[in-house]
Formats: sequence, structure tokens, C-alpha cells
Amino acid sequence: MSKKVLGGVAAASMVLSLAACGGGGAAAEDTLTVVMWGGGAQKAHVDSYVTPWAEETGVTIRQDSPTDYAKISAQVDSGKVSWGLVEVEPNYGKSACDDGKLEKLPQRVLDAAEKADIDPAQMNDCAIPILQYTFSIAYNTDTFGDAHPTTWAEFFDTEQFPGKRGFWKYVTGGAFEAALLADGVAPEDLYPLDLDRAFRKLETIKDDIVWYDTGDQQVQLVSSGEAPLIQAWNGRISQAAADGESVANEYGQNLVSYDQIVVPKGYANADLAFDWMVWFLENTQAQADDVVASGYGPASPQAVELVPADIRDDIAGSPAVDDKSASVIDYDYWAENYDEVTQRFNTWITE
Ligand code: ABU
Repeated sequence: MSKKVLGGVAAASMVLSLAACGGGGAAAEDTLTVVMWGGGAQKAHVDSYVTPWAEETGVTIRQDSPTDYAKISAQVDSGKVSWGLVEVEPNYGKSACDDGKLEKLPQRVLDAAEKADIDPAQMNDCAIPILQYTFSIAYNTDTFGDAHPTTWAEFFDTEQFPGKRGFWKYVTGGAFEAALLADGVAPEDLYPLDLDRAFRKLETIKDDIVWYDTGDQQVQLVSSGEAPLIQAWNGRISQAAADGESVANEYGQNLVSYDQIVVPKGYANADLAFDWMVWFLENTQAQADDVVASGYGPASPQAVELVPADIRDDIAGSPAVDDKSASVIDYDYWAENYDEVTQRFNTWITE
């Protein structure tokens, strides 16, 4: 990461009053509210590929964070939809689209996606991919240095590698996949997940787990040494390392993932949101700028060649990272099983 990323997004809504400086002559009511996972990554994304579009068009950008599926449902069900573009996990993109909670993509977005060589497997009727990432083993380099875990079995080995472990407090966060790999399940046999076995394995280190809620907390936990090992979204760690924190990604047995961006059903400025999607898909330089700023892989493979060579090997989708992957997260599985596993997980975590 050669570009310095400045501070995070406040949890409350922020307004970037770009209408005044934009040249697009947009009306005052031309606002678009963008919701992502917050902190440094959201700032990187907005700076790279939202603000430049807003400056061209004169649209006023509002922001909120983090993504919250219950809030989307509440807005859609009440008919008071204030979130316009929301970064989501693909299991949510699929089930919410099936449930009619999202706007369907218009033809112009589908055409732009095809021209950008977007992987059709990462799209559905309502969603396009926005970034590629991995769940990696992130470690504090002062604590572990070269002698850090390189497999999930080692991540679970609290004798060889003492200290707390951080996991996302969310069933789609990769903890179950990591637990099964640590317990010896072959990557090709991961799905459907053997949940009994995964819970048994997680139980073995339950007292050593710190559960985090946000991307910023990931970085705080691992950089402070409070949890010198965490299962991380790799870009957050790349960003923190570029900012001089004592953290690094280990890509051994990484789990491949991606996020999508969607428009909640009933959003009044849905057309503006889709205008942005077209611009984003066509603008591979903006996607490449975001790779530099955020540490995440771009939505379009065409953007990869615009990424500086020294960063290209450190992003999801690069051969160097792909070669070390254990598996791709199966979001069809998660769309199907999310509610049931969440209920079981929420009970287990409080026991
Ligand atoms: N679901 C991955 C989010 C990426 C990020 O905001 O860091």
C-alpha cells in the first residue's frame, strides 16, 4: 500500500457536500447514501470510486456504517428507505434479492458488467461484486515474527502459539470453515459444513477467542497485541501494515471471498445508484486506485493490470494468493443455512 489512508468513517452519517463543487448541475435532491463496513476501508472506497463520481455529477454523497441487514429489512418493510448503495455479503445479496428486498439491476448495469468481464457467478439479479478479499490469518509481527501460524491447525494451537484469537462475531466470518480445516477436514469436503464438528473444534479454544464486530476492531485487536492472532479481512491488515502497524497477513489456507453492492427496494434515487454502478464498472482506474488504498482486489479483472506491480501479488485473486487458498466461501450454502446457523451460534456463544 503506497497510498496513506487517513482515519475512518464516523459511525453516524456523514455528508460530503459535493454538490457545490461538482460540475454536473445536479438538483439539490440528488443525494446518494452509501453504506459499507466502516473505518479505513470505507474511506478508501469512497475516496477512490464514489467521490470522483460525485464530483463529476454534482451528486451529494451521504455515508453510514456499518452494513446492517436488519436495518435494510426495517427500512424496506416500513417503506422509508434511506440507504441507497449497500455493501453486502453474497449470501445476503442472494437471499434478499430472492425475498424482494432489493432493486433489480437495469439492463445498463448488466451491459456494463459484461463489458467489464465481471464473473457472472459473482452477480445476481440485484447485485454486482465490489471487491475481492480473503479471510487470512493475521498476526502481530512483534509477537510472532516469522514463527507465526501458517495453517488453521496452527491458529487453533494455543500451546505452540499462545494468546487470544480474534474471530468475527458473525457466522459468515469464516470461523466454521477455519475450525473444520484445523480439525483435518479436506478443503474439497468442507461443504456442506459439518456443524457439530465445527462447534466441537471451536469449543476447544472458546476461552481464547475474542469476538470482534467491525473491521476497525480487527486492526485494533491485532496491532495492540490484545489478540495477536485474528482471522481477518486481508485488506484491513494490508492497510494497517502500510500505515506502519506491526501486523501482517499470512495467506496459508486463506478462504476466498468477495462482497457485493446492492440497492434496497424502494430507494427513491435508485436510478442514481445504478448510474454510479455503471460508472464504477466502466472506471477500472478508480477500481485500481481503490486496490492501492484499501488492499482489496478489484471487481473487474481488467483493473488488475492498472495496479502497481508491487501490490499485485498481495491481493485476492492474484496467483500468489490464490495458490495458497484452501477454499472459496460457498455463499449458496450460507444463503440456505444462515438463519439456522446464526440461531445455533448465538446460543453457543452465550453458553
Ligand atoms: N466483508 C469484507 C469487508 C471488507 C472491509 O470493509 O474491510
